Amino acid sequence: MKVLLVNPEFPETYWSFRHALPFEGKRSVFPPLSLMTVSSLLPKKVERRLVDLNVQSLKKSHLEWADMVFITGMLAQKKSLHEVVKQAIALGKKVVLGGPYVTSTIEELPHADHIFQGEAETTLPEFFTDLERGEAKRIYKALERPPMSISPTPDFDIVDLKRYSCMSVQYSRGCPFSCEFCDIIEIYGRVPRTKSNHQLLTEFDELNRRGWRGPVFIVDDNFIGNKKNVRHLMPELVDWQKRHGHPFSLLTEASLNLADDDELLNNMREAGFRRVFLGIETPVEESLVEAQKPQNRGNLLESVKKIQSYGMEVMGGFIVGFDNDPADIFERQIEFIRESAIPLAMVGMLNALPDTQLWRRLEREGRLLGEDATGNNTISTLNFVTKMDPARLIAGYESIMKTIYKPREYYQRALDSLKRTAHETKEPTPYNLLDEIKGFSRLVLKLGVIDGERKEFWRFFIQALRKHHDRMTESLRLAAMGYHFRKLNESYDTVNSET
Ligand code: B12
Ligand code: SF4
Repeated sequence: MKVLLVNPEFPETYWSFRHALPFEGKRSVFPPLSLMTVSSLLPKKVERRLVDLNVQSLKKSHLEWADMVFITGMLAQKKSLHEVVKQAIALGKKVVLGGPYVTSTIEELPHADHIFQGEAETTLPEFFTDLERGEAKRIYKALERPPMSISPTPDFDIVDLKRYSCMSVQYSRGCPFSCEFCDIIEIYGRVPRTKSNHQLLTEFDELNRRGWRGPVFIVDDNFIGNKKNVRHLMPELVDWQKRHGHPFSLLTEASLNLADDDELLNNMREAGFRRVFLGIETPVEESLVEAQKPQNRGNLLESVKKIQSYGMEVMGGFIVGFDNDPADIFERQIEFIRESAIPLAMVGMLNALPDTQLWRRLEREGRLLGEDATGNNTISTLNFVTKMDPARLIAGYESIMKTIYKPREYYQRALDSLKRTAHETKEPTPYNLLDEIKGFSRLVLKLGVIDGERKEFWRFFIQALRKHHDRMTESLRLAAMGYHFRKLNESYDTVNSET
């Protein structure tokens, strides 16, 4: 049997980094870990190929080769997913779907022969047994969430690592908290399950053996969700990095209570964690209470500063549109983002994702607008009746975006962040000298010559060179990211003025 694994295309969002990637000569940041894991779950005798529409196009010959087409996707990929389904069906192929979109959607499920809801570690082997017996079902849904101990090492050979700028591995799934808007806990549960130290380090070995150097994203919902296991992991992770000469710079997602744990922070620094994404959401206490986010307690600015003092650049998620947001929420968010020195601030408008506590509350209150959530909370769309006048909310949201990604504001935060995140060792990168020279030339040509904001770029460049000359790769990466966000905002402006 021949299986074609397809990762549909992502639209342009904050996380696509589409305007920053060309500087590195890449088309996508992360390889599709879901399909790499699914590939490892397929029976050995199955022939397999993977097409990631974010780095290559889907050809008719790809589909013709296959007996079955396995497609993954999150909500944000649904347009492309539907197109691939249509093409595969037109060629008479069996279509199998899985991933967060088909797991959490309440829309009518796409036409497909087999649909996997939830994690596939137990259901996929069951499917192949059923298939052999001629008894395969349409829907597969695991009765219980599988332990991570049975999650296989992803198939790193099915993708061309060189096409991506960052590798991903997963240590845990789920999060112990209960934020009202969150769909993670509905999909992956509130009891964080982890892989064993051996499993994770085997994945590190595999990447190292294939010569990967540079960033590795531990794509957990909350890396410190299961603190007991993480504490047990950290010394081994530190040791692995030391023994292998620190080939990877690590990034992950965590809850803000990371700031309460000095030992863990220290271990993270030693293990080479350089970036962490935190769900900060809002500086307004009443809105945090509404969001059921007690873990974001105390002085949030101090917490961010403390994490930065361990050499980690903080990336932050922020939300406007809570019922309790005061009239000056927009100014308060801008002020917070400025003072926290968070260059990459992902600000979104509250969106009710299907099957979340928020969705259920708004449904009870009769406030859902019947619009599907787009899966992208960074475009100016609302899918429920807000307490604040919607026009004011959208205008306020856009004012935040315009302010924080103005070159001068952004570059200042980048410089502040560099200052707060001092570290002693050089960050590993996947590039050789020639790549670095090429990337540098492309960036300087675009930001320092062609771009209308070139004065601000040179101002930043000179200050970075003066104060952080040993961290120029990092500084230029930040400049590229700032350019991505600015361009994205401009494109949203066009979309919004057209609609
Ligand atoms: C890493 C990550 C990203 C990365 C990388 C994405 C990528 N290229 O793969 C980045 C940072 C780019 C990202 C971005 C976004 N993300 Co994201 N992301 C994740 C995260 C944390 C891990 C994904 C992962 O690799 N998991 C590991 C794999 C092994 O797990 P899995 O995907 O669930 O796959 C298992 C099963 O689902 C199943 N399966 C999956 N596919 C298939 C297919 C078949 C055929 C079968 C049989 C089975 C199967 O088998 C696998 C093994 O059990 C998840 C949360 C999570 N826990 O998964 C959110 C998550 C997927 N992201 C989410 C969202 C909303 C986004 C954004 C839209 C955010 C934004 N506002 O911009 C963007 C959009 C992407 C873009 N580029 O524009 C949501 C999706 C919600 C939904 N219902 O669709 C999630 C669930 C988290 C959340 N609530 O915020 N994301
Ligand atoms: S801390 Fe993050 S992952 Fe955990 S419930 Fe809250 S939003 Fe979801």
